[in-house]
Amino acid sequence: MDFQIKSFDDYKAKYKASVDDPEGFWADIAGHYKWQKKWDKTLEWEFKTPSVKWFQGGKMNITENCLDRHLETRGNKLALIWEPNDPKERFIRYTYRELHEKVCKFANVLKAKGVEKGDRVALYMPMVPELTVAVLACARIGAVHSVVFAGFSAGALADRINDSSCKVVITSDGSYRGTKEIPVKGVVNEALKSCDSVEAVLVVERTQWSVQMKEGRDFWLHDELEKVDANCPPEPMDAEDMLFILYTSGSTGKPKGVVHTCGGYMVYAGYSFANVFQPNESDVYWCTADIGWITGHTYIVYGPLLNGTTTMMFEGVPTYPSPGRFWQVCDKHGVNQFYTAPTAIRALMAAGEDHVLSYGLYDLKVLGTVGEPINVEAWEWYHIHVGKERCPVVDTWWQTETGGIMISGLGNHSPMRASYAGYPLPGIQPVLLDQEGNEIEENEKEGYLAMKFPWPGILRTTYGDHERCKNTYFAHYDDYYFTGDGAKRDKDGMYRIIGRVDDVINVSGHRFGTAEIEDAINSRDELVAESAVVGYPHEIKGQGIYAYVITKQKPDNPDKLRAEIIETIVKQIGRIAKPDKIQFVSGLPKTRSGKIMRRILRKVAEGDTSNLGDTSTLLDPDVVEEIKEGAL
Ligand code: 7RM
Repeated sequence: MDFQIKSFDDYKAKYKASVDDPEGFWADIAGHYKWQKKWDKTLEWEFKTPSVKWFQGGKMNITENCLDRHLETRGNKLALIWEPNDPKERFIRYTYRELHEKVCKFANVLKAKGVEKGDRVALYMPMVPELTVAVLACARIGAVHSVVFAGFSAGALADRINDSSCKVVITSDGSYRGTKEIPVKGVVNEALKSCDSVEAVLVVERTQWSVQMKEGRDFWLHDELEKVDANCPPEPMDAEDMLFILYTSGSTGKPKGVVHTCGGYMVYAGYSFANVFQPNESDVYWCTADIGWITGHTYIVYGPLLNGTTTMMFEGVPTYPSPGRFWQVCDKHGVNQFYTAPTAIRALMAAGEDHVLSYGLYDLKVLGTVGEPINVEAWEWYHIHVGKERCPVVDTWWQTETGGIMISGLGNHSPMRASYAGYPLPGIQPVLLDQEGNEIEENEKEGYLAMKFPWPGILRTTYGDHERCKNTYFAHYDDYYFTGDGAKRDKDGMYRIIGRVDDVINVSGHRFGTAEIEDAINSRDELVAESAVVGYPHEIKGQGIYAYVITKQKPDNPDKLRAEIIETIVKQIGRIAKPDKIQFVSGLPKTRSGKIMRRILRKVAEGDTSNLGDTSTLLDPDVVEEIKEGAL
């Protein structure tokens, strides 16, 4: 871990070096990993097409770096701690040697089912240890994993399986989350009715419920594991071979498969983890995200294991059996670095201080947040009550597309300021752009956040549709990667992320395109004529979802229609995309060219109708009055 930054001066020196000679900087960092063959060329890039290639000619396998590399020095050290939903159930711990063996065996099961290098495998699983093992087993043999968050509906799962023609699905019989029991295999069965590419389904036993297994297609993992041995050499991968696909929502209808590659992602995941969280050899690190999101990929699985850190995964929810659960688990396992989302902090804050004050939290050294802007009040509560004012809070800004943390504090080695993500990691070159795409050089200014130079963790494409990758990230401004976020830089050059500037809503750190939700609502076309969805400030979730719906006839029973619309969304996307408010309207504020004026809808949803701007140029100005009167 000698690429760890050790002071703010060290940071400044490394930052400068990374801008003066980016290739030299990254080659040096990449040299800390095990390469079966060294790369020939560090970087080749242009942002027009785009085409970005890191460490070309290099051969490696990320699991050899996560597991085999540690066996000699850390074989008996804990790699993974799993904490179950129910605190009375026994936790599970694997050493690096045990995890290595489990990954090899699982990988051999995949091979036995005909999975080969390059094949896509969908993972639709609860937070059980087998999920981590399955991710690594795919990587071991060069199969491309596509983890789909197990809160998504059958329809959403089927779309994702079909988009990348997955050959195998890995799932579980069911799952426990708080007081809920979720029929995971039932959802998979429903999804697979419309997925022709799937040849085999591997089912992890978690709940021991009786589930429907299709003869010849579905297999219990424990049966298959009995048939294989533990010898599975890591598949040699080209640095630019695909490692995984992760679907994420954008401003257009259907989610896109963000593609990350083996070499660059590995280098960036390991480097960013070591610097942001500053783990020591004996530390226990806990990230509360789900592996179904990028945070879980990079900072539960790959980043910690690349550094030989003990990583914890948690099956449950923050409030079960009480809002003290996170803190109880921290004390139980002696957690040193704790990483969670602002929405969880706000929910626990609302439940009162007593819960957190009941625990010592003596081992905590670094606290992290991710997923959305954190408000000052939540930041302070976290810093004071959880960190006891001794722990730095690292507010980590990044995206599915960036692979790892981009702007953030680095343990206690950089200055922090509530609600500011802070400075870019060495190797990252952010800029603020104005409307015309000119760089804003001064501080104390706001602009569009973009990147002017590639880093190893940048997405390479969107699966099956490179044009979409170009249009979404590289076409707004020539020669920049556009993040979709607005940001402000303070007088000292620290960045504060303001939020999305596109039609993406961030609900509890989960991204939804407004179009995605509108499509689901509009699919009830026997009742619904049109809809428009906007985000509005929500105390706990950051943003809530507000839907304006034009019905074909005035609904006799609006509550019933609301329930039907919600049911449709839950079915097509999942529970997490449920609107908080649905307002029935007779029309939407549109410009003469037919564009919905979302700005007006956002204002009404925020409850601020004082200054809606000039509405006289609208197609039908009267509709604004109606919307204002009926606001929820
Ligand atoms: C890691 C992750 C990405 C979007 C991003 C932002 C928002 C994430 C922060 C943040 C303010 C932060 N990936 N975002 N982190 N906003 N401060 N520290 O969340 O692809 O799911 O979302 O999330 O808008 O563009 S993501």
